[in-house]
Formats: sequence, structure tokens, C-alpha cells
Amino acid sequence: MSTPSITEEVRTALAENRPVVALESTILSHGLPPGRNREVAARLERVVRDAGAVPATVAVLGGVAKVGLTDAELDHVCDPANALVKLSRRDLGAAFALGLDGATTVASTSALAHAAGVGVFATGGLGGVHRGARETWDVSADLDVLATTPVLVVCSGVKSILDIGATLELLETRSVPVLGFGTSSFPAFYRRSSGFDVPWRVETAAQAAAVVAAHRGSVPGTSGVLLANPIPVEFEMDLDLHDRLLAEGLAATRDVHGKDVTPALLEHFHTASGGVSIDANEALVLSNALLASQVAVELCG
Ligand code: PSU
Ligand code: MN
Repeated sequence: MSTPSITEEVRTALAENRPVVALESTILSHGLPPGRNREVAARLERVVRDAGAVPATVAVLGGVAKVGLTDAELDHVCDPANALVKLSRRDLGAAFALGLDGATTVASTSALAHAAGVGVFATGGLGGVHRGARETWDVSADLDVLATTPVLVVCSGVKSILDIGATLELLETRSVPVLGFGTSSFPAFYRRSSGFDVPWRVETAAQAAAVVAAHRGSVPGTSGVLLANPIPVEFEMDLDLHDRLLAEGLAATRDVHGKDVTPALLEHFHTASGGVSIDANEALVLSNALLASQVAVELCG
């Protein structure tokens, strides 16, 4: 892969071994409503800076992979009039060659961050194995990229719209270590616990950083690490509301396929919850950006 276009600020930080945190753009273009997405983009960058790291939001603009976006570029990514396409890792070559504007998922953000030399990445929810994957084969490329790309991904687990047990099994098969942050249960995005255990639990950012450093330094292979951080308690979604939205969302998107599935489900949650899910989504992604920054700081220490 040709080297992405890296902003001066990010390039300098990397050269000086200062902490950098990658952020994805699909959550902005396809995961949050217009207006709110731009506010969240700004808050995410602020959280990272306040924690002593440099934010590097990733997107493809005019066929060029960007690691670090200017304010004007963030405006562009967040404006629905620009209709950014959702780009997973396999779509990057097409986007480059055709000169497209696109938003990057966990898979493509991880790949581009790694290519730029950024090893820590914060997001909301990871893609995973969809319910019914036995028939549809719908398994997010996020899992495959995490298995082959040495980045730390900090997220709030995966949504219960997915088959969480199968997702965790696949992460085990593909040798991706999963750490629970202050929890022994894998989080389920809007809910703090999925009921499935995590293999490892860490209590502090320093501990998480020590695991990442040991994994990178002394374990053969090239997989990433998943650090699963539960949604802040005060934003955890009420269980009944959650279960209702989930049942309705799965029914409403039965005929949606491919890369449209995840955005359609998110849209349903946001509309049907009257915005509760948007507040939850923002709270957890900000919390993940903070934790990722703290780990990035430790890794540079
Ligand atoms: N899960 C969420 N919010 C999101 C996504 C997933 O709760 O915004 C986005 C991420 O960018 C993730 C992508 O990488 O969806 C996964 O899409 P798919 O299932 O099509 O691989
Ligand atoms: Mn899919």
C-alpha cells in the first residue's frame, strides 16, 4: 500500500515518538446523524488532545488516504451532501483508483493507521459475525483485519444485533487477544455486559499498555489487540428499551444485505429510541477515545 497522506502534526508526533490515536470516519458519515456527527468529531479530537495525544481521523478524500484531517476535511466528511461511500479494506484500491471520497470502517482505518505508523485506534463498536451468518456468511472484515494488523483497537465490544458468542469464537480462532477494561464480561455496546466472558481483564491503562507491548514485542505473529471498554454506567441503555429496539431492528432490516446492514440497523436504533441511542453512542466513543489516549501515552512512556 502506498503511504497515506499524513498531516504535519501527526507526522511530527510520530517522528518524536509522541502518542497518536487514530479515529474512524464511518461512525461519522454512516453511524451518527448529520450535525451531531460534526459535534462528535470535534469532541473526539478534543478528548484525545486533552489526554496528551494527537488525534488522527482517517478517511479517503479525492482518492487519497488521509491520516489526520483538517477542520475543513472533517466538515466535508460529516456533510451528507458529499455522500461518502463506506469503505472497508477491500474497497480502498477502488476508491484510490476512482478518486472517490469515502469513510473508513474499523477494517480500513486499522489498515491505514498501521501503514502510517499509528498503533492505537479508538472506535465505538467493532463489526462482527452477524446473526444468521450460517446462512448469509455475513462476517465483518473488521475481524479479519484485526487478525492480521498489529493495532490496538479500543471499542465497547460489539452490538447485540450481532452474534456475540460467534464473534468471540472467531477472535479466538484468529488469535486476537481480547482484554476487558475493568470487566470480566465482553461489553455489548449499549449494554455493559453481553454475558460472555473475556479471556483477560485489565484494570488500568498502564496494564493494557503492558499487554500490548508484550504482545507486540514477544509474541510471534502480527495480530492486533482488542481492548473492550464498557459504556459509562450513566449512559447504559435500559434493558427493556434495548431488547425492544433490537427485536424491531432485526425485523426491519431482514431484507438489507452487505455493507448496508450495519448502517441500517444503527439508523433504526437512533430513530426508534428518540435519540437515546445517539447519546449512548457518543458517550461510549468519547470514553474509548480517552482510554485509547491514556494507553497511547503509556506506550510512549
Ligand atoms: N458498529 C457500530 N457503529 C458503527 C459501526 C459498527 O456500532 O459505526 C461501523 C464501523 O465502522 C465498523 C463497520 O467497522 O460499521 C462494520 O461494518 P460491516 O459490518 O459492514 O463490516
Ligand atoms: Mn457485512
